[in-house]
Amino acid sequence: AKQPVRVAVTGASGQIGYSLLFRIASGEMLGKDQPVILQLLELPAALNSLKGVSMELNDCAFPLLHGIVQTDDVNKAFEGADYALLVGAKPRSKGMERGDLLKANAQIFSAQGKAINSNANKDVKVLIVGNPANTNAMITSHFAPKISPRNIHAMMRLDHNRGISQLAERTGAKVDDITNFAVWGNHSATQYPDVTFTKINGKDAKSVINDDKWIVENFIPTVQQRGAAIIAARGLSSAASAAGAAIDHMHDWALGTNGSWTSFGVPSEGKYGIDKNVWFGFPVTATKGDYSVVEGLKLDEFAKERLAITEKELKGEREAIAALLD
Ligand code: NAX
Repeated sequence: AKQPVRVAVTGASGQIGYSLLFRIASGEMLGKDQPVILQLLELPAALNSLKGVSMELNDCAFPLLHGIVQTDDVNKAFEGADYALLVGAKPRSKGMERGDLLKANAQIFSAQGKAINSNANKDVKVLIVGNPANTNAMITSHFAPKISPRNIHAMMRLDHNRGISQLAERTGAKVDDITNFAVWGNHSATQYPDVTFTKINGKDAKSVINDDKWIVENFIPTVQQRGAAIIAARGLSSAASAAGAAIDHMHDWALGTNGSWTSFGVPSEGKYGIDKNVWFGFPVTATKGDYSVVEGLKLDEFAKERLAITEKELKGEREAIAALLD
């Protein structure tokens, strides 16, 4: 039998946490043969609620759940962690400026980066879910110099899954029949969901859809604005779908994608001309524990424009918190 791995989750008693933890513990993230120890971090005010969530986790009697740590101590949460899902963040409150939101979160993610650096396993795999996810990933990495930047990812998978779902609905194809789709850039409304290389049952998606206007005027904005549409309908932000995307991202990273594409927010290494040291959504393939950005794609003018817009936003976010990176 496999030894248990340690999975740290921050913001564990929030709404994403409430969907996420049960699926990690049931083996959906790392495999049905991989026991886990959950190390759950919350703010002091939420520890009581976290206790309730932990009681429920125990009440599921998951065979793979070999232990739960509940704590408000960031060092304890990341101790020996093999995986870390950074979900907890400061939400935007009424009247708060975007710059203030960036700074408040920069504080959280710099502290957590330091704690990961001193306490986690050196090959820990970190997924940033808390927004602004890409810039939070950059900050975390900055303060965790012992961890390879390639091991700190921002979550683009929810956008990716939203895109696949829209394409399936439009064309009547099954989700699994849609390949080579990707979301580039920031996890924000400037992201670029790209169907240029996408295949549906092996056929060029653009010719199957046969309506470029729908792609530009309907598909792209629907995916970009999906978060707001969920809030408008549900009165709360996406939670179960966000948790599902986090499970998918970690699953594919840990176990590989068998050559298929997915979208990871990873440090730019300058590919496709993207500024280095922003965390950018790219099409990737993953093999057990590692990934590669898909290379050699020929970007059309439309794509270049879209990439420039989302890159500019990320550079602006980086500038807004630059003073905190010293
Ligand atoms: P909730 O407000 O329900 O839960 C957040 C939890 O984090 C709370 O329980 C809070 O006590 C805790 N927390 C806050 N600061 C903390 C800290 N410093 N250390 C430990 N715990 C802390 O939010 P939820 O709906 O779960 O969303 C969490 C984050 O995910 C938000 O930042 C949200 O914007 C982001 N999202 C990111 C998505 C993505 O695709 N990357 C999509 C969904 C979601 O909007």
